[in-house]
Amino acid sequence: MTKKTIADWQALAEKELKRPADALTWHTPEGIDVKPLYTADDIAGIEHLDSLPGFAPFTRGPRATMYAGRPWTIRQYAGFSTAEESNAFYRKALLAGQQGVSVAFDLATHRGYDSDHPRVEGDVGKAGVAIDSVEDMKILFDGIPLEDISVSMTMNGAVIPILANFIVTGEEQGVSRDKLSGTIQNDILKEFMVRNTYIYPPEPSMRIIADIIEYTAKEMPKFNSISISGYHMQEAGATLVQELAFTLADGREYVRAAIAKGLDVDAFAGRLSFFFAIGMNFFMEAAKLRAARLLWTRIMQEFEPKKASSLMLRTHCQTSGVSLAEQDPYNNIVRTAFEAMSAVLGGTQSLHTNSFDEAIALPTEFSARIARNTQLILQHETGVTKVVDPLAGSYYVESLTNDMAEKAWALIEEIERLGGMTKAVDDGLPKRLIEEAATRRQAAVDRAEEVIVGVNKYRLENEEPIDILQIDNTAVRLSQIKRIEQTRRQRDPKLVSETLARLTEVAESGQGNILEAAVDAARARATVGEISDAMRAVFGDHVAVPEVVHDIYGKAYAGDPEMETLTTRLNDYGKAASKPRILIAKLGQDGHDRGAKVIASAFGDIGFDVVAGPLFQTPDEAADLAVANKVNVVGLSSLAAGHKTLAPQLVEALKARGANDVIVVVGGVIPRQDYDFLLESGVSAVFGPGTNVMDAARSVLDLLEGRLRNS
Ligand code: MLC
Ligand code: 5AD
Repeated sequence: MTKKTIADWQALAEKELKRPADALTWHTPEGIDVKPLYTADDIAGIEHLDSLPGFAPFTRGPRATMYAGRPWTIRQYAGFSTAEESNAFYRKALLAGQQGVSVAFDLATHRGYDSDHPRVEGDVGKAGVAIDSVEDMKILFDGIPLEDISVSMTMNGAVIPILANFIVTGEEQGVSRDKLSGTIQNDILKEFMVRNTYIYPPEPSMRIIADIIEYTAKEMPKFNSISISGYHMQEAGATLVQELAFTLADGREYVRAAIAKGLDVDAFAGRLSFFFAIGMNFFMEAAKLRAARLLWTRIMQEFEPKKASSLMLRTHCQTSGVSLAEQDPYNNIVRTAFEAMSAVLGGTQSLHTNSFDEAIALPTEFSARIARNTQLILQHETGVTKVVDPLAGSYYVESLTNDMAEKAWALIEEIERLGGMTKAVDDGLPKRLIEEAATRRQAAVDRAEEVIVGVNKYRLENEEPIDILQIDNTAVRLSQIKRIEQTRRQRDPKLVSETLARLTEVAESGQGNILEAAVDAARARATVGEISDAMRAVFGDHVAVPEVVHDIYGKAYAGDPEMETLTTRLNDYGKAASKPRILIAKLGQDGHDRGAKVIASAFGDIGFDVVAGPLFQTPDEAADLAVANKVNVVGLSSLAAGHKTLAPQLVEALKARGANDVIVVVGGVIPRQDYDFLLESGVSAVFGPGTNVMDAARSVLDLLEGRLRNS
């Protein structure tokens, strides 16, 4: 047989296809053209191909034996309600096969407010567990031996009081801090970009991070000082290249901050860790992790470390929340299983698999069991753990690894030209690029160019609501307030004020370590709110100005009859009344603003006058803004489960200002079980997850036209 060439293949392919073979090329949002066929030619000359696992640049994995030696850690992120309830959940999960703990805190805690603060009424115990002091933290880890079980804590804003509470909890469990193992997220730059649970402005926030790296390097050798996270970027709409590049650029910035503090790179670099999202682009996600390790070694080499471990990227991964759907939710089990497999093929060290009710609520015991078992089945039944880096040598995956690395490196260099990530974040470039990508993707989904099974194709006619976890935030709040009061009664007030004053002094003078000072305050039973305020007094609060991207959604629909009909209706309405004006509002401590930003951008392109409200408003503040801007509609975007408390308060606040004619609609993560309650509370329409933005715009216009007819 004569050897066939690529030209032979192309000729045969075109005969099969009856059109040019490059019509099959997939243009991904990353700007990578994925061809239908890869051959040895595609990987010729790629440098990383001859590397081995356990050796720099670690493309094939950070450990020589990888999962054959020890499988990844099954580390499910969880937390809700009170410390007692979350503790019981963790203990059961550990007995059922989970291998590490990962704490989700409520948004009040994230933003440095105690549960009795008036701004957090809708948030206490909702999206995570409420922690106000060491007393709560001790209950959270009761019966969980902190010398044996590693604990991840996702905390960025209130990172100082939470880590201080953890250290004191260890002490009081009899575990000295040098024996504590785990990870603190402590990654503030991505908070300013996408996650929004910041407290202080960027500069003092970077000081806090450097102080934590310094303290853990000296005192907590088994503790990972940071989890440099791209996860939330992908959740906010970033492409995989953006996620990769911005995360590594953030990492470089933290290394620089620690070195500027006088630390030796080898004293801390081995305890930097990473965190990525794994979405549905199966091979590209695995390639992303391989490319991440390759590039991190390249970045770290600049700092000339002596230890090989300083060049090594170790990462946690979580399957993608944004890829899951409210509609036909059992499909999510399948999606998560594929994503988990991709994370494992990419060589993750630790993994969270999402629950199938993700798009609606926090996991129930049932959905959490299936999510956990997805990983147990992978570890025990599939054989994937037996061989290191099984995708190595694949023409496609190696080529993709190389493409991802090259594309991400170009973006990392662009960030460098801007002066590094802190500056870039300040200028807003990464945030803008991510928001543009998010809006582009929304249009692709709304136009069904990107298929989501059960959502924009193969949709069920009737859906049965599934059982979900409901949390009574009022009850949690009252029980938290009781414990705060008890803690305040039992502590030594003089010691509390002295330790807090010392913390403020350390923050102000720049001398001494902030975490060290906070540990003394936590031991004296100062609360999370008080410790946060002791620094707020010096650092102030960060206030972001909401900006909205334009002409992305509209461009995707240019010339589309659906858009033209809507534009005509909007113009007619504008002639009869005035151009409809909508306030997109975010209430409480819910900082998830991808949806709000996409709606603001798309509604603007469709022809509404859009007022993008700031984050973290109270219902009264939002009502004031609505009245001042004479809006016709308030669109409340709720993703952190505060809607049943906050939406009725917003309706009442508008009425109290005589703005009875303002229409209130609510969108976001709203379970079907809550629709009637909201509608009875004066909300005019509810848009759940997976709503097509054009449909939402039509519904809002229907409501406006209805009001006009009746006025
Ligand atoms: C590992 N080990 C091996 C080995 N593999 N030893 C021998 N042979 C092998 N093949 C050793 C390691 O060296 C280590 O020891 C120990 O086993 C544990 O392995 P690990 O790989 O370090 O795993 P782990 O402890 O689980 O740490 C993983 C991590 C860490 C480094 C990525 O940072 C982590 O757990 N991150 C989790 C972050 C997280 O859960 N975040 C949730 C975010 S949710 P030694 O002694 O070297 O330590 C979120 C959502 C939201 O953010 O927005 O709210
Ligand atoms: N419990 C479990 N999972 C959670 N997530 C967020 N909060 C919790 C919690 N309290 C998960 C969801 C979300 C991602 C950011 O983390 O999957 O998409």
